[in-house]
Amino acid sequence: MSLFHISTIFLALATIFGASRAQLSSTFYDTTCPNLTSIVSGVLEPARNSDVRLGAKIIRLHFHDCFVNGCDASLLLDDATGIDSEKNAIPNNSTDGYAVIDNVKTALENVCPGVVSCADILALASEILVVLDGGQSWEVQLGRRDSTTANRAGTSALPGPAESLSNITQKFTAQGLDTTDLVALSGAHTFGRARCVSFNQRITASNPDPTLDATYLQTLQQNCQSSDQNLNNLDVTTPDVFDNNYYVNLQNNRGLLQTDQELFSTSGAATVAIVNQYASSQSAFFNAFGASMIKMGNISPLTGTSGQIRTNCRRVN
Ligand code: HEM
Ligand SMILES: *[C@@H]1O[C@H](CO)[C@@H](O)[C@H](O)[C@H]1NC(C)=O
Ligand SMILES: *[C@@H]1O[C@H](CO)[C@@H](O)[C@H](O)[C@H]1NC(C)=O
Ligand SMILES: *[C@@H]1O[C@H](CO)[C@@H](O)[C@H](O)[C@H]1NC(C)=O
Ligand SMILES: CC(=O)N[C@H]1CO[C@H](CO)[C@@H](O)[C@@H]1O
Repeated sequence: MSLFHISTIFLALATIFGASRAQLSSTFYDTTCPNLTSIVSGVLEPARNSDVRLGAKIIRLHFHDCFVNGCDASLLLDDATGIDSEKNAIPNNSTDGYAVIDNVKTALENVCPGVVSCADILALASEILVVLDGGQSWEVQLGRRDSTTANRAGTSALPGPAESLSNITQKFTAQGLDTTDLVALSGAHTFGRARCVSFNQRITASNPDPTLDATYLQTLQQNCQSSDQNLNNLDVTTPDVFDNNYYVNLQNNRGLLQTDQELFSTSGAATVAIVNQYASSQSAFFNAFGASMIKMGNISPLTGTSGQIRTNCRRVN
């Protein structure tokens, strides 16, 4: 047997084992809530029409949920007795979109009460909104259940915008995500906004980041003069479209966060070739993004009889 055959069999086994361990499937609610997708879309489409940033807000919630105790909607719990909310941790200070998740939950409780988890709503809503904003569909895996606890201290697992590429890589590795996943998932910064406070260290007058395009640097300095809470487009070219321009921006030294630009500007890093590949092929990016979203969505889900299906995403039942 050739090395190729052995590695193919190994990959197949790893895939089967990985999938059965997580117990998620795309058909999970087919009998218990057959209209799931149309109900969720029915809430999201008008909400997206009145907030162009909605897709960015929601996919970020899914990411921040999955990196802390797995994709279990722990992020959505408000402060309560025994619950020290993750929302109050610094990395979540600017997260938003919770009210729309509440509206989706209410719509689902009206049709299939007690069936669809808040963790699955985050995964499904992310995909629906990426497609609405111009991205490509992927087969969302479902069957997660909701936590009965939050882990505020666990938010230190979230990557910060001034971390080194090696630190960020380690944080992804700790979640079972590799270098390709890191580059592909960072492509979510193709839409949405960041506050000046998230990249101020790069735009100081005395010591600006040398990997920042000079004209872009000036634009950012101007926009951040009045307040470090001012908003900036994460994708300077097509701010509200889900496309591969994020990677083209990196090639032009116009990545907004330090951690964005590091993917392209860290000499010798394995990420550089992947950035170039996605910059030159939007379909390569879209395919990789869907695969990595499924991988991220598979981080330690609660399944079977673990956890619960919350009635209200903000509170334990
Ligand atoms: C690679 C490490 C990452 C770092 C360091 C990072 C950091 C950040 C920061 C600092 C902001 C702006 C927060 C603010 O100033 O208000 C942001 C926004 C955002 N992040 Fe990330 N992020 C990372 C990965 C991801 C991933 C994996 C996703 C999703 C798959 C994602 C999706 C988003 C989106 C869509 C926004 C804009 C949200 C909005 O407009 O409200 N990020 N990120
Ligand atoms: C699903 O929605 C369609 C219309 O959107 C409706 O005709 C149908 O009765 C619904 N099915 C269930 C099981 O609720
Ligand atoms: C949280 O964000 C708000 C508004 O964006 C800002 O005024 C406040 O200073 C931030 N708080 C912390 C602790 O970062
Ligand atoms: C990287 O992580 C180490 C260990 O957590 C930390 O001490 C260091 O400050 C981090 N460096 C950067 C640049 O983020
Ligand atoms: C969305 C949210 O709940 N943000 C909170 C994050 O934490 C800060 C304090 O650290 C709060 O002020 C925010 O309300």
